[in-house]
Amino acid sequence: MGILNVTPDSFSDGGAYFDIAGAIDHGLALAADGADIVDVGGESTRPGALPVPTGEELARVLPVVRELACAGVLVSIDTMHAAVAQAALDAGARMVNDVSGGLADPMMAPTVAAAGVPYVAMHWRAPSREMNYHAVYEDVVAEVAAEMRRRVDELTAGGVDQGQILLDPGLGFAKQAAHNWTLMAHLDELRGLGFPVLVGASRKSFIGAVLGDGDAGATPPAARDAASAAISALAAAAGAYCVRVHDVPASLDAVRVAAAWDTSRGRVTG
Ligand code: PMM
Repeated sequence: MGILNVTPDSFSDGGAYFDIAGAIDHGLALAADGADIVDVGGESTRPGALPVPTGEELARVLPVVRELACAGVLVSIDTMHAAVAQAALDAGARMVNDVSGGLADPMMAPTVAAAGVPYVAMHWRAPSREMNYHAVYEDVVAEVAAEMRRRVDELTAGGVDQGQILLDPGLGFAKQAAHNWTLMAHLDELRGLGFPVLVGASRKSFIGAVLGDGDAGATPPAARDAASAAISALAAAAGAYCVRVHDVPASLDAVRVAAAWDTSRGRVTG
């Protein structure tokens, strides 16, 4: 899944694709580079980010979704708002990626249920402006899995079919660096819930921390692409269904390596 942020302020590529023509070109490039899905978002979720009015979010994403869908790209809409999801689906999107897993908007479950499209439910505890206060866990893997299980129960009670749901541990969302690494290292427990798992680690600051750039983020997020691809390989080898990334060619190679690794692991030699 290639990331296309049509925002002025995303942490990882803030402003780079904020104009519509540039965003469309970048979406087409992500697909040409080998992304199976292009994830279009119009509201930054960086820590501390403030909400964007719905009209503004629609104005950012709809022309981009429409053009990419017309060009045959499988578009996912990255939004917490049911009205934006619905408008994007009407414009040709075929998947909904909701970082709040349905918690931010009670209309999301019925909207996704009626559309029947794949739905990424991410682990989320609070809006971005306050999420860091919620990064407190005794057992992050058990708590995230339990909270995801509750999300699945509520979504399916709201009409969403089990077969529509993908789960995402929500790296960087109400998580400290150590929480992210622990979740990554125990992806099997999230997979144990029985749904395809999506991992969104690309360029996040917990990667910068192991690359030695400290809390101040001395290296730019794009300098984390090689490490992000390493995580793609590890995630794929651990059975992730999808990785959400900025640098598609590197992660495509990484998941190919993981597939070869996985195939060879089952092989009897000699
Ligand atoms: N991370 C961001 C935005 N949307 N969606 C999913 N499913 N998982 C994520 O981890 C995720 C997301 C953070 O911002 P970015 O678009 O700049 O990477």
